[in-house]
Amino acid sequence: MADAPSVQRTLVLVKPDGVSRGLVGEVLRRIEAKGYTLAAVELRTADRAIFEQHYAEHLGKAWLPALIEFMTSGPLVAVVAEGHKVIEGFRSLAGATDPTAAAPGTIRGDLARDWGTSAIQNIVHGSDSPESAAREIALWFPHL
Ligand code: IDP
Ligand code: MG
Repeated sequence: MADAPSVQRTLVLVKPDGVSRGLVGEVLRRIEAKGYTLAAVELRTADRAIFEQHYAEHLGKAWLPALIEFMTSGPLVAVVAEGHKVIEGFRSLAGATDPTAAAPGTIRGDLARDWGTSAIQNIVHGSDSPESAAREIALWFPHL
């Protein structure tokens, strides 16, 4: 039997590559077209400190400094999307981490590619579990 409907929230980031390429509207369009709603949307330039927390699970990875450099290189759009099963649903919309391998039809598969940079530029971030979503929403939108 399907789970009873309950409102879930996830943190989405339109990364600096998505903003600089003019894809904010396209990402928000796909979230809304899927049937999720927007609980918060904010353009901001984030600093290193927030990413040391946001990407705490990746501490020690060789590519983390390059990733933080990329994520702080320009404005991004922080979004809270809402709906039943939105955490899994947005990950499905986003597609695989590697944009070369990401399936056509997904945000990363349709809109991103490998540019040969040391951090993978793949347009969006989406929380990967209820625990990550709660932690990330508290970090980016402490007032929500
Ligand atoms: P996810 O964003 O699909 O959840 P994670 O494994 O959590 O992927 O990695 C976080 C982000 O770090 C990715 O979206 C990508 O931008 C970057 N990244 C992941 N793996 C690599 C790598 O091997 N080299 C460079 N950057 C990477
Ligand atoms: Mg992740």
